[in-house]
Amino acid sequence: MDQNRVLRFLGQAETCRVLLLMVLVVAFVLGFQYLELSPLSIVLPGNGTVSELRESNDTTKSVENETFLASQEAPSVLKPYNSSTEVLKSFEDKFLNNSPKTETSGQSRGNKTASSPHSLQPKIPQIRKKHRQRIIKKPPLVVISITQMNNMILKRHSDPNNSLAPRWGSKVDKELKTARDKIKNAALVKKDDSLYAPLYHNISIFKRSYELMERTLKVYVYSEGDRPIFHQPEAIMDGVYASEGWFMKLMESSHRFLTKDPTKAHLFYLPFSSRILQQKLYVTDSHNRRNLVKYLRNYIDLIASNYPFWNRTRGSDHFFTACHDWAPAETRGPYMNCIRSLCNADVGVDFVVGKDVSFPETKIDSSRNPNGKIGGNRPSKRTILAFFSGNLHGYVRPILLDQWSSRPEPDMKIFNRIDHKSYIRFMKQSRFCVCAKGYEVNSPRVVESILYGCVPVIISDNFVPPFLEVLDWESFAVFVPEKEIPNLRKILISIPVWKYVEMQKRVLKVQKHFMWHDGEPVRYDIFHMILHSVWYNRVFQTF
Ligand SMILES: *[C@@H]1O[C@H](CO)[C@@H](O)[C@H](O)[C@H]1NC(C)=O
Ligand SMILES: *[C@@H]1O[C@H](CO)[C@@H](O)[C@H](O)[C@H]1NC(C)=O
Ligand SMILES: *[C@@H]1O[C@H](CO)[C@@H](O)[C@H](O)[C@H]1NC(C)=O
Ligand SMILES: *[C@@H]1O[C@H](CO)[C@@H](O)[C@H](O)[C@H]1NC(C)=O
Ligand SMILES: *[C@@H]1O[C@H](CO)[C@@H](O)[C@H](O)[C@H]1NC(C)=O
Ligand SMILES: *[C@@H]1O[C@H](CO)[C@@H](O)[C@H](O)[C@H]1NC(C)=O
Ligand SMILES: *[C@@H]1O[C@H](CO)[C@@H](O)[C@H](O)[C@H]1NC(C)=O
Ligand SMILES: CC(=O)N[C@H]1CO[C@H](CO)[C@@H](O)[C@@H]1O
Repeated sequence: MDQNRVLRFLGQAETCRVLLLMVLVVAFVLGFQYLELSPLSIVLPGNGTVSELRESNDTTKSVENETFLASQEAPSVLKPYNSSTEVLKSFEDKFLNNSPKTETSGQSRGNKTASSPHSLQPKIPQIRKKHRQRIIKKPPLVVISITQMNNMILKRHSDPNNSLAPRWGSKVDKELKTARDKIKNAALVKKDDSLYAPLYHNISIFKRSYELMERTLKVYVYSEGDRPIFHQPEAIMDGVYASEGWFMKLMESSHRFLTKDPTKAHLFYLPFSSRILQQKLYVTDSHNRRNLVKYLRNYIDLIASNYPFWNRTRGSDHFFTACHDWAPAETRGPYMNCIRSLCNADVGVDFVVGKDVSFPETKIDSSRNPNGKIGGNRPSKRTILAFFSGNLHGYVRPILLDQWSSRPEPDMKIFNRIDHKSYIRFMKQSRFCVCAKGYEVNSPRVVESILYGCVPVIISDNFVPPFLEVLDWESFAVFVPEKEIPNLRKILISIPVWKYVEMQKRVLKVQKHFMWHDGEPVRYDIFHMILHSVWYNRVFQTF
């Protein structure tokens, strides 16, 4: 805390000038590079310059297949996570064997921390210090690897004990079960024109599930809910919470998926914005969110008394999307059975993989151009090994900067905040873009890296990446445990060039799953992928 505070103050005062100077120097060098006037070329670790790197090309395989670092010690392969601890086991069991809560009323907010499966506590505003100082979370005691998350999804999807049986049957249950059977017996797809097989856990399953969603899925949107917190996507079409507005807008205007007849609906959408909720109802410096929680709770009371659908499934076929940091805490209680699509997807808090859906955070600068200046350099023109820039939020970034911002290696560009133009340029010129958690696990950098063709390096223990249900994230991103930050460079340079080139290609292939489209959404785009994850989890929790 102390260190962090000091760093933050420093960051605003003296370091500012130093940083500006650094940025100017870097920009200068890069500017020269860009214009190809520079006699310098950025030297790669070990031996040889970047210009020797070639992209995938049959004639240059031997060059590609050299590692970035020829000279240093044997490459340290990414260490497997330590999964042997008892605490992990019990933690996993807790999530896997816990049936969803059956109370629609839920527990009181003040008590939920008592039942938290481990000591990772969410921020509670009441105990915040003065001056809007945020409580900085501590590192999690238990780290769940991506492989373990994948296994947790499979387990949850094959165990009826984890799902709530509806109180009474309906035609839609049968349709979901039929879809489930069809997906499980999907015809083998080896190659597909629009899907690149290495990106998926199982392309046959994904393709079948997606097509069945297109053919089958009907979503009902409740008309209840006052503007602007409900039903007003226009209010939140840009900024870091813009995914809320974009999803709401496309969902509420979907010709394909909407139904006006709730008895035909497989899913019920609760159309609110967690960001606008905070903007409209949070009393500045009140350190109290009870009114926000109450507001959302009243909404559930309203729809549960006006319609039979909530009571039928106790909310488990209802979903919402929410990107604000507070959304997980605000949607406990009655919302816990819902499919909660959260940007702050932290499996160490109460995000339930296989039920909840990781909602991609997309930073939108202009709502007319939601995907930004998509693009970036070819691998051989990516002269920087790793790039990060950002405010010193949370506990991970100070460690990252402490370790890497003032080291002699010129290929590590790890900064405090820099200007937006340079930020984008670095993303387009770097091989790896570090997505380090801020106050919470999520960061807009994950999608940014992908859109700029930079292989994401996720340093955020217990973050559940978007579309994990179907995407094989480890095939195109690197997950570095927080405790391995000192080894960051070693880990990255140990990735052979041929492997890097392959990962980068996959990053380009996965871009379409992270792009918004105005008007009519496009097949396999981010809107459809979010909806697909919700559909997929619903289908596989219907027994
Ligand atoms: C760099 O490579 C050259 C030949 O390609 C070799 O002679 C030289 O020793 C290498 N330097 C280092 C530091 O490995
Ligand atoms: C591979 O390299 C050859 C010779 O340098 C070149 O003619 C060809 O266009 C390259 N192919 C690709 C896919 O870059
Ligand atoms: C895993 O953790 C346990 C207990 O913390 C420790 O005894 C064991 O040596 C660790 N294993 C590895 C491979 O690090
Ligand atoms: C939390 O709930 C438990 C039982 O559900 C109760 O015994 C305990 O007093 C509650 N704690 C608080 C702080 O309300
Ligand atoms: C589900 O619960 C029942 C009864 O509690 C138990 O007998 C059964 O083994 C459980 N199934 C699984 C897959 O754990
Ligand atoms: C993918 O799923 C299909 C359908 O369940 C199955 O037949 C196939 O073996 C799976 N492929 C892989 C690579 O797991
Ligand atoms: C749903 O259940 C709640 C609480 O059990 C009850 O108050 C409400 O009237 C029920 N809704 C309907 C439509 O029956
Ligand atoms: C492109 C290419 O030739 N890649 C090869 C590099 O080396 C690894 C193993 O050392 C092979 O598996 C790749 O096929």
